[in-house]
Amino acid sequence: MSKQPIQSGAGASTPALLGGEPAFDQPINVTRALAPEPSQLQERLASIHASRWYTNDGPLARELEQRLVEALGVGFCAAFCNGTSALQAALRHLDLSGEVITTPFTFPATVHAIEWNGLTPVFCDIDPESWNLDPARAAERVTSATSAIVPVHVFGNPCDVGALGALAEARELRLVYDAAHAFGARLEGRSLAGYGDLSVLSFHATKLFHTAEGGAVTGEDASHYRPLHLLRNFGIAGEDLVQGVGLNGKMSELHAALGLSLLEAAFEEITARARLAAVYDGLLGSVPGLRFQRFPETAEKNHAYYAIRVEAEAFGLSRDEVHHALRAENIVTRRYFFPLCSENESYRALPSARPEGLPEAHRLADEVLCLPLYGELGEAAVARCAKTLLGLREAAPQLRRALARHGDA
Ligand code: T4K
Repeated sequence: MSKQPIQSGAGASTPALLGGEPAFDQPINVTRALAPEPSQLQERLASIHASRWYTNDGPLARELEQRLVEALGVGFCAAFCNGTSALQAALRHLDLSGEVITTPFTFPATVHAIEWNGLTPVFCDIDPESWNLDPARAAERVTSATSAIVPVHVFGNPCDVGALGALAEARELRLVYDAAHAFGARLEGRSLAGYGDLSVLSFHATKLFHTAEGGAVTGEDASHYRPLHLLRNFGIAGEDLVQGVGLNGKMSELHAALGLSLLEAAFEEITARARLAAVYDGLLGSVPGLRFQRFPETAEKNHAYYAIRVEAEAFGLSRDEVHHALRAENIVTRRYFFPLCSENESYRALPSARPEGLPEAHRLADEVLCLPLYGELGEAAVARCAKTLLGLREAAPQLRRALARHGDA
């Protein structure tokens, strides 16, 4: 994959933007979807072929739900065709009204799901250490119109579930966790898929565990399953009975087949990524100008992402300069989540979207960078990514001039 053997000294080679050889001869993406053992998938596809049963609550979708209940240790799991429709259905099911407090530091789907339900998103600033919704600031945003809070376990880092739970209880608000990044992550031994009234997972191909497209609503209270099932099935309760306004949010048998064939591998992937994250930590952990998300001590990480903050002054290059310089090395990083959702045309007129109310989120969105992390990448390639980044730091002044000439960052 890489052109030359890994060099031992950080920054031993000239950055590609300054005329050196790129660190990799092929692009290394931020992630690479987990692939199933072909025979496992083929067997399940053959069963679909034999039965001709492709969707509508099929046996494989049901089996996947059951396997996820067991693997995550939750009370129920309702599978959906993607995480966004699972979020939409979860919010609809709770019969919310008025305002919903959420974070601007998330993927647009979180906020869109609120808006699609005819609710008003209220942006609230994040905690600068965890990068998650700040419960104290959330408390200040509660009004008589607030009906729910939708925090996000950003990059699989548990939210302050104690404080958010207490706030929701005290103000009689619903609590729906966007747990799109949180498959396999645990807090105090408990899966993040079991917190709040409901939690929502994404099984998109970019996620650690995936079904190509897919998602689920999970939680402890299994009485939620039936209404969520109705919501994902047009509200159809029987041959001649439509109960309410549903959507088509069903997971197909093909997607479930993929998920069933990847479930064990996803847990092995967490172990593989932990080893790779340790390589990054060892090389980058104490570099001036780089900072990291703080996880609670009782968290078991899923290593869904490897995110850093680049502090321009101390590092010598801004996040965007690093992003562009790494791209020239064929290291494709992602600026999740830049720009903030509150900057989106559809939301920026909201009073809560004003940048002065969201200083921590803005700072983070300008500094965050997700580095490549997936099991197949291997330790040598991860070390090369990290050392290439360190090499950029050493050549920062020259790189800055070169980037300014290109007008790139
Ligand atoms: N809430 C949160 C907090 C979320 O982050 C998301 C989704 C949702 C809700 C909604 O869940 P879903 O409705 O999507 O289930 C990706 C994903 O499309 C999106 O699911 C995800 N969050 C978001 C953080 O990232 P992009 O635009 O970055 O994906 P893309 O196509 O650039 O892919 C990134 C890298 O992944 C590629 O460079 C290579 C690799 N890849 C990608 C695909 C599509 C593969 O290896 N195989 C693939 O099939 O959005």
